[in-house]
Amino acid sequence: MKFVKLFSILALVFTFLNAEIVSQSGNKDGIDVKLTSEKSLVVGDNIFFIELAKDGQAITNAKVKAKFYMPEMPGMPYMEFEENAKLVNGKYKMLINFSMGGTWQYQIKFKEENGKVHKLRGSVNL
Ligand SMILES: [Cu+2]
Repeated sequence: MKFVKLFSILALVFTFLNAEIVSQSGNKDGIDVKLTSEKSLVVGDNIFFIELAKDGQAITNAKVKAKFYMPEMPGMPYMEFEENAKLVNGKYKMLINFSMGGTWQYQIKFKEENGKVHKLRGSVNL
């Protein structure tokens, strides 16, 4: 537990020092979902990680994909980028290409080994 606390504090400090690194947590149907970016978001390629856990146990046998999209705006068509994540060192890793700055909505979809599908929505800014 102490380690977890220390880690949380370090993560917080790290978040402050790198204000634009994405770190968002949510819970869907009892599963903790954490979305982080490797670096500050940029127009172009960005590496994201998704971590799934249930009761503190990492879930590493899910199928995970994410869609990032921006609604149609005046003078700009609807944009989206979809990617299937690959499990790397216990985290689902994916490369997302943002074609412009602004707010991007996302939908994370993951399928458990038992076939249950879950969706989580949110947004990031760059
Ligand atoms: Cu736009």
